Amino acid sequence: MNDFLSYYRQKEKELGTENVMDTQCPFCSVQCTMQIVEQRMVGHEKYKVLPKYNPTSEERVCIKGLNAHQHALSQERIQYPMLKKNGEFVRISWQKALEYIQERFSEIQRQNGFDGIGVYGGGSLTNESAYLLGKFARVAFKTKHIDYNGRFCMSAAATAANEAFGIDRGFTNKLSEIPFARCLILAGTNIAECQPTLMPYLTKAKENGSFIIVIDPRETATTGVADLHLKVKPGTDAALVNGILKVIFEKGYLNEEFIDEKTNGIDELKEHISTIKLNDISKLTGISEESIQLAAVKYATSSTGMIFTARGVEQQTDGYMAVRNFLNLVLVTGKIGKIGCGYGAITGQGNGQGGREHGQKADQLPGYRSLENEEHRKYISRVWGINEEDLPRKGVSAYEMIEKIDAGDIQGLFVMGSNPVVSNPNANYVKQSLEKLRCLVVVDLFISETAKLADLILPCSSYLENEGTMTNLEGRVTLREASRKNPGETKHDWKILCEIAKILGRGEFFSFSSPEEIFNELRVASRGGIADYFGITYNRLKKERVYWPCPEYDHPGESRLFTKTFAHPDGKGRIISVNNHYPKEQIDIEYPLYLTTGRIISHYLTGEQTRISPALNSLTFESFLEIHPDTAKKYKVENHALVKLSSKRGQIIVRSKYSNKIREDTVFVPFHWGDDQNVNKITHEALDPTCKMPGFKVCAVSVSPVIDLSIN
Ligand SMILES: Nc1nc2c(c(=O)[nH]1)N[C@H]1C(S)=C(S)[C@@H](COP(=O)(O)OP(=O)(O)OC[C@H]3O[C@@H](n4cnc5c(=O)[nH]c(N)nc54)[C@H](O)[C@@H]3O)O[C@H]1N2
Ligand SMILES: Nc1nc2c(c(=O)[nH]1)N[C@H]1C(S)=C(S)[C@@H](COP(=O)(O)OP(=O)(O)OC[C@H]3O[C@@H](n4cnc5c(=O)[nH]c(N)nc54)[C@H](O)[C@@H]3O)O[C@H]1N2
Ligand code: SF4
Ligand SMILES: [Mo]
Repeated sequence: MNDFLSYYRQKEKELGTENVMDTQCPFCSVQCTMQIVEQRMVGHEKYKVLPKYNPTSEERVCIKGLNAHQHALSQERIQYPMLKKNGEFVRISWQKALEYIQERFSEIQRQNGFDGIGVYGGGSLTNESAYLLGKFARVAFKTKHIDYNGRFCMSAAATAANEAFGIDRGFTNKLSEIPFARCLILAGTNIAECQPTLMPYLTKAKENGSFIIVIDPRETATTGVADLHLKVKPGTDAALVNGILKVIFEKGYLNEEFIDEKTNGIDELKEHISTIKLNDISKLTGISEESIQLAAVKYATSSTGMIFTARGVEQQTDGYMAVRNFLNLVLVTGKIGKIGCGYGAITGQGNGQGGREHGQKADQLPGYRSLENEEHRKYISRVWGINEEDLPRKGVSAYEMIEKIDAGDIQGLFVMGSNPVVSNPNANYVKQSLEKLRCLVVVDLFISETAKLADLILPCSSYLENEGTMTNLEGRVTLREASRKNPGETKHDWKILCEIAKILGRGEFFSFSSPEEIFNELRVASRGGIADYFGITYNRLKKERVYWPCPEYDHPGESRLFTKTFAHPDGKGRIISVNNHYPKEQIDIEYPLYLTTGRIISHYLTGEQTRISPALNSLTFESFLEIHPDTAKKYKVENHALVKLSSKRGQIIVRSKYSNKIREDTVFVPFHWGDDQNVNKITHEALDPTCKMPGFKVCAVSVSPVIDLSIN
């Protein structure tokens, strides 16, 4: 018997094959590289993931990267186009799917005009697909309505950097300069959970003696490296920075020479800061005057320093202004353009940087050009071969598109690479709006919460199968090569766009046969723009990760920005005064707690991909409410009990998790789950007036036990 067994085992081994896939993680903006070794035995496969060196994450991969293949290889992937018939999805052919889109969308446009269709993109798409989606909306559908999920992610920081510096590239320096900063301010960023493979840069800085200040209402894995943790009241970062500026002005720590030579607007700021009282700021933010002073002195007097912001500061109804105030700090101390001195908006999605440069934003054309700039319109119309009059003007932001759907102005929606029902604020309203659509088409890997509402789902290829470039958080362009054949009838996003364009009669503008061909058009379209990719080619990317701007073939790409001047026409950085801000929704007797939302290490965004991975899902399989034990007792909430969390917009049910690490007036819920645990059912719909970022990070809520255990 044993002889038989070993014979067959041996046979199995001989038949087993090994397949090596070199790839890049599909999740966050670091874009770690790895090798997936697939060992195929008869009847089953085994996977080993080995980190591969790259200059950003060096040889590190986090737990999400180690398990990303699990969703890509999962049986839950959709493999065929599916049409909803009598409430059920049925498999149809690609030809039928394309004809369906042509018929339904043309009918809507005949009745409601070109702008009756909306396009909704995402920051997971490759540069090639993001570029093509922008062109597709304007040239194939001829609609002005296109925006993308990055509106909820990068819009505040991007708008602030554009206004203050003249360029929005997430990091102004390369990551490897972090250890040279003598002081680091990390504001509303949880790098340890969200970009874990970057942590060694912080620990190296600390070993070098850097003073690290973290601003966050919670103690997190990131606050663990802090020398000073400012446990700020949610939504009050702009005020906190006014306090820091007050100390800097009073103590005379301004870099006068830098301010005179390189900035505008200091007088206005000086006047504004003279009206600020430190004890008011202390009351408003919940941070002691001593701590504000310490932060100011440490940052201003350190020879070098860097400031990083992320969504904690930015996803606010004053996100744009809050970031502007941090940039004021950079500018008045002159800590930019030198080694160990700079600013970084820690970009979120894998292609969060590239995805915001090439035209899937409502007001944008490729190369970070503007739809409302006549020169830019002329240039891009020439590259695309269309008449400038046919190029639509700017549209509205992502959430405003949902409002337009509700109002009946948009009746058909094409979603590629996003799950808006879970990621938009005020999700009950979003779902109701999407249900009003006459036609919803969703391109995805899975039947997401949004895809469930669709009339037609189109199956796309995953990161393992789709070749393309991504631009990481440093502004470095990377090439991810395909390492697997498309499963079933899945198609690449770019291919889907080309085929739809063809059936709409616009095929001549979309006759691409490879991502490289699209990239070559993108290079020309971006040429001379702010985000200039002209000098970057696939051949180059096979050997190196290249920083933009890179205007010529032999240009090395710029790793450090603003070494001499800023990018505004006068070369100067812009300082402005920023008012203390109050979040749109304040707590009251009925809703007495601040809710803030965010992420945990094992899940990614709406959880659509990570909830499918057994390894990741088993780590945290349901949502939770982080609550201070004293607060919990006040509301009769036991530890690990199901809790009802309500706001004026709705309610959800999550499990409580006591934590001494959070402010007593604040609770935290991650946003990686849908349906009854979708925290966006209760978040507020108010948008930042400048960049249209929703205030995901503050709303007023109440908590109560689902089952009142005190009765027994
Ligand atoms: N594991 C994991 N990693 C990810 C992602 C993921 O979903 N999961 N998503 C990726 C994406 S797209 C993004 S955008 C990034 C996001 O990366 P981060 O912005 O770092 O993540 P968040 O958890 O949303 O928020 C960061 C911190 O802001 C704090 N915060 C809340 N309110 C305030 C406030 O008013 N002021 C301040 N100063 N802080 C506040 C929260 O407590 C939280 O610890 O992560 C990327 N990486
Ligand atoms: N309350 C709260 N809400 C938030 C945030 C928060 O902090 N708090 N953060 C916001 C932020 S920063 C972000 S970035 C958004 C993210 O919001 P979403 O974009 O809605 O989140 P994802 O889960 O990335 O959704 C992407 C969808 O695209 C699919 N997909 C993945 N790769 C591809 C691909 O290559 N092609 C195609 N066609 N589809 C693909 C996935 O399966 C998934 O269904 O959420 C925002 N919403
Ligand atoms: S999630 Fe981010 S840090 Fe983790 S492996 Fe992927 S790219 Fe790297
Ligand atoms: Mo994001």
